[in-house]
Amino acid sequence: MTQTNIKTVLITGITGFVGSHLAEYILSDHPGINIHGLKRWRSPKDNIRNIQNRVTLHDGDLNDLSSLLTVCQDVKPDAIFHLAAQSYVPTSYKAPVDTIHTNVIGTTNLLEALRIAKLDPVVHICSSSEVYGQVQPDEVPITEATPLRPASPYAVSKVGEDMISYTYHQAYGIKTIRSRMFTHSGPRRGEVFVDSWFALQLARIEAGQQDPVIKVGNLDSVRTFCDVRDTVRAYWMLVNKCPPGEVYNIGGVETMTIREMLEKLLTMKRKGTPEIEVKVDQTLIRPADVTLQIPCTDKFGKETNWKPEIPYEQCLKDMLDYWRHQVAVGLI
Ligand code: A2R
Repeated sequence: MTQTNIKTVLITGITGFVGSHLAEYILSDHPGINIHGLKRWRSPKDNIRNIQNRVTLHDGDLNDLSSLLTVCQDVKPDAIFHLAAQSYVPTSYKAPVDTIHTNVIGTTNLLEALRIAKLDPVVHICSSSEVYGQVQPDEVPITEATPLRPASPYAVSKVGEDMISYTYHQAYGIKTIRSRMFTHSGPRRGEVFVDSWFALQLARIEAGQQDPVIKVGNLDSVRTFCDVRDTVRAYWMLVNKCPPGEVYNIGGVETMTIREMLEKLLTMKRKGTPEIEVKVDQTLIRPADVTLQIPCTDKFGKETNWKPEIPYEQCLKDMLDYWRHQVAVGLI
């Protein structure tokens, strides 16, 4: 079944990294779609500064069912991109209950709002590759049938979000479609994510705001990288072309260790930048790291013909340029 009548969309987490790119993508490539965004009343709007007059923002909170009910009844979306979440693995160790609450109870609140209001949009549920946890070398590439062995409170929360969304499809026919997205980056990626963190440190070193030392965690983890602009194009295809009730791995095609990624980034340093030392910081090593994330995206490819188009080199460069600008204008 494909959805061809999407006119009004609601993006939860529109002020975040992916949500802001998704809104930009829909505005540029699918003009005429009404875009509504859910934000919290104090959500920073930096990521949507350029587009905030072209989207309609609604205050609400995943942890407040009545706020979600009000927004859903006001907007009556044809499609919901549910991106809002506590999105960061290390924070989930510091705030496990908040992570579970926001991601599992918050998603349940959203689904309950739709059930109570008798609304029938397609709902994209943003699960995560983290649900697979630590896989064995003979289990890669990871398919949708790979066992779920979550290795962090965040991963557990995404298993919960994934499963409750499946259940609401089975029990009530709510049109949830789940993505399990592998690593994705690009400009505006939070500095807490590894490639963005390295790029920010390099931008600070170039500007003379940091000693020429880049602090790193586990450099041996393997990741398959994808540009966020390819990711949001995939999410659009997901709600337009994929059948409800299904789950899809989505991810890039460029696989490398974190060390190789860092080497690639360091080739981009500006002329005149001093020699940079790479130093392991034990506080950046996760209690249980997921080290082998290589996706099989055949199922999604068959349904949509989606393929990543932006080389990771470009993604890294754009992310570095983003941080250079933020550093130059004193925004970080
Ligand atoms: O923290 P805020 O106020 O800036 O808003 C964030 C929003 N969010 C919430 N919205 C409503 N009610 C909540 N209780 C709540 N908690 C967080 O989710 C922000 O707009 C968004 C998260 O943005 P990022 O941290 O930049 O995540 P990203 O990378 O855009 O991730 C999108 C999705 C998430 O489901 C991840 O778990 C997945 O992709 O990887």
